[in-house]
Amino acid sequence: MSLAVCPGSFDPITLGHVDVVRRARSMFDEVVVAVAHNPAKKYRFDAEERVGLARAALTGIDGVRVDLVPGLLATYCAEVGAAAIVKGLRGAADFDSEHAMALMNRHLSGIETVFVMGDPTLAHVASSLVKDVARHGGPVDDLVPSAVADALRASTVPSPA
Ligand code: COD
Repeated sequence: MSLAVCPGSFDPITLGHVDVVRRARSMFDEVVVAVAHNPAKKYRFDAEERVGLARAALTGIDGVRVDLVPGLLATYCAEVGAAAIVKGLRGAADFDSEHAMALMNRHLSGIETVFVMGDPTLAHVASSLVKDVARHGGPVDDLVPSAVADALRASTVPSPA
């Protein structure tokens, strides 16, 4: 059984993330979606909420599970015996940030990172932009799974004029 880890902040999970997970699953027997911590980000949803939304979004996809990874991703990958980390690229900007992380994870545990090109029709879909659209009352239903759209609407506070 080959196992891959798809890590991210998933704040919240988007249809772009789901596309990457499906692509990973097409190459590996099992995929763990690892909800991890990026110190560069201030989160809208706490870790448990991000895990819950990812589970709701991915339920029914055979061979995919969601786990919370509070520590180092490389340590987690070694613990679960992952064959690879799988990440999505939307373009050159993603590559610039992912390159150093891939090398660091390989330095720490020897694990390779496999990059997949995301669906180009979802290249504009980023958690940060989705949150901004939702914050201003814009439509997000074709950007995120339905459970996430509901959660964004429920947590949207009208911005001051
Ligand atoms: N199409 C294709 N790919 C996409 C799309 C899309 N529309 N949207 C997002 N992606 C990809 C991103 O390029 C990224 O590869 C992945 O999905 C996750 O994206 P985010 O934004 O949810 O997650 P990040 O970038 O904040 O995740 C960073 C981690 C949390 C993975 C990182 O900080 C980490 O590994 N933290 C754990 C602690 C650790 O090990 N630190 C050392 C790292 S070397």
